[in-house]
Amino acid sequence: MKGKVSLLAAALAVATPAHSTAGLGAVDTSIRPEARPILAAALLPEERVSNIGFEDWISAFRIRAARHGISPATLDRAFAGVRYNTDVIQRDRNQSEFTKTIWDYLDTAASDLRVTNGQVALRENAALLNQIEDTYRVPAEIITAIWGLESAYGTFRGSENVIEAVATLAYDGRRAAFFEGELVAALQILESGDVGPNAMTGSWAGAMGHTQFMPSSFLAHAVDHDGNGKRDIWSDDPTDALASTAKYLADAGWIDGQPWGMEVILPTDFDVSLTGHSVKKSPADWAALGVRDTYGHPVPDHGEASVILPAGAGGVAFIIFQNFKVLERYNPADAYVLAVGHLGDRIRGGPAINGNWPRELRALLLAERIELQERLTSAGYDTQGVDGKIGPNTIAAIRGYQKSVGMQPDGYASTKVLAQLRQ
Ligand SMILES: [Ca+2]
Repeated sequence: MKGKVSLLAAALAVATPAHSTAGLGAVDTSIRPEARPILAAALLPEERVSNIGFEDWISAFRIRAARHGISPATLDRAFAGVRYNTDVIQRDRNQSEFTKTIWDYLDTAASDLRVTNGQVALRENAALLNQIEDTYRVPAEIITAIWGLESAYGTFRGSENVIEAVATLAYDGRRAAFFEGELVAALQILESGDVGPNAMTGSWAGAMGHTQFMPSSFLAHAVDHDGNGKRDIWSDDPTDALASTAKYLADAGWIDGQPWGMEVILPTDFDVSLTGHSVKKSPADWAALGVRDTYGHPVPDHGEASVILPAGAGGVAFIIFQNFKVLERYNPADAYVLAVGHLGDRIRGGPAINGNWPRELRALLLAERIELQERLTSAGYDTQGVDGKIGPNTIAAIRGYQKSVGMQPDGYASTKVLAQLRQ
């Protein structure tokens, strides 16, 4: 999520990203509730109107920030020259329109170029990454893969003024509470002296540095790995950023020696209602149900696991372990986590995905996802809200509906399910 030359944003499954909010990992498909009311004179250009309201908002915010211990001096420095940033708002509004299938997403996320560049990055930073792996017990290739997805190995770290970007989003209101919290965190970073306001740059959504930490993640997990007295994730040297990423995953409970998951092959008569994150079994139990790795062997025992079909029954299957959950803390979208895991495997010399994707299918558009939820709910399969996000409730509703009409209950939000619902 760097200057978010946002490589691409997938709108697969999703929730609000916990860690970063845009870019390759951006899978927030939420829709805007409604336009915010115009604040003043209709004759003024929108930007001017917004900026007047924004300046009033900053004045009120400064009082709230002071309660969090932010000094007047830091507030003065932080808000000097800061304006309502219409580009940030435009990007935020466009985000929900992105729709990508899992295979298109993975094609880009783990492209040959990104794999090759990852191998170069791993080699060039071998001493550092090995040291980080020894310290935090998180594999170098996982850290490298996150680096590759978040900033193309440091190439696109973002050049927005983070205070301006996050303040604009806090003022705008779509996710005001979340971004106000991030704004306070960003101010606390300035207060700490790790970086000055001009150097604290990031993506349009406030994700910063080589691995795109949100300000609150920085406060909770960033480390001064090179010992120079500052936690610096912004400069060209990736040392602190990569170590902080390892620390983040270690804090989230990364299990040393456990893979994130692996591709598997399911028998043709496999009961797809057993797929999904909520069904957990031992690898031995999965083996008894016919689940095999791509070489035809039972999957090694790395603890309880789930089997997922990110493109439905017609696509590739994966078995996922606890470390998949740990990676979700970075970004909860299956697509993102699969991208990190698979890119990491490829960087280490592993094979490309073996199975076939249903490339003849296309992703549902936002309007279609909303229609799908409305029709499911009307049909008696409650999606617990209509927001265009295909989360666990919608997937469960799709499975219920699929069963009722004799379709494979894979929970995949396809054009086929929507077509069936329209009949
Ligand atoms: Ca440092």
